[in-house]
Amino acid sequence: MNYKIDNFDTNGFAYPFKLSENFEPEKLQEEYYNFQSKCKDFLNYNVSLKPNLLSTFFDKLAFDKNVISAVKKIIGDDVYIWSSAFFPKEAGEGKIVSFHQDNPYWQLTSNNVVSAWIALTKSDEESGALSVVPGSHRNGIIKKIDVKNARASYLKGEKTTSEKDLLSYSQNLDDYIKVNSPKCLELQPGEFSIHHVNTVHGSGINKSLQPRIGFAVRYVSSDTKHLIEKKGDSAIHVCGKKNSYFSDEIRPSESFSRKSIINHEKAMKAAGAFGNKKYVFDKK
Ligand SMILES: O=C(O)CCC(=O)C(=O)O
Repeated sequence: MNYKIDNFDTNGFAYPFKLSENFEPEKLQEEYYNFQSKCKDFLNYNVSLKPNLLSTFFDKLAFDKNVISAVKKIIGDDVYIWSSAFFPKEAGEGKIVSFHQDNPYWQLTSNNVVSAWIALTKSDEESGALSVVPGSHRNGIIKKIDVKNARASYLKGEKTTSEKDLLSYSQNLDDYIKVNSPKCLELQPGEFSIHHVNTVHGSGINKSLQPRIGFAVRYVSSDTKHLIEKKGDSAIHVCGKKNSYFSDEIRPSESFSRKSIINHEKAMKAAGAFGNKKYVFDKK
């Protein structure tokens, strides 16, 4: 890693950064609800994973020049987008994201992997902002998760966590969190933070009266592979060297076009589609 950014090397996270485009405060949230309403019309299910393959708006955010520039300063010039996800927490819903590191779930061969968490709404202490444990990325994998193989469990549609948890499996880091205090990364809509694949992170209940929604994009260096998927994986090439292990996911030229729907369906079978299968595929 290059780590040439705001103490990322020491902390395992950096924030706040601004998207290159100035959006009206409500615009990003509107785009999210508009996207989900189109999902109902075109697909008849909610989408939380890889929405940027269906929507030119979220594609544009994933390729925002300020995001890419910050990512390149950390993981270098050879970059793919491996996955992305919405993390919505409506007011009064009681949803949480239990504390975890990403790599036990993602099973990637390199640590040259970061997430940009883009705030689509205000995200603060009250609304259950993303919180991170400073320096925890230096501890390696702290604990195993409660399923043997996250990818296999995902394919079977297993979920071991409570209904309120946006994650499907637990790393049981409650004791770790008691002695290693998380820092709350408060963001305004249109701002973003970046965290390392091994940074312990999670978030609490949204106690505000407004939704708290994040769009997290996963960037990997080109030499990254999946540990289990030997046949290959798919990802979007961003810049620099390519990796023959990844087949190219196609960026949408029109939102919800037939081509983008087929491309998204195909990408959902790849290793970068993971998580709570029920949440992703539930018919509405
Ligand atoms: O949105 C959150 O609260 C958690 C996000 C998260 O776990 C991630 O981006 O990896």
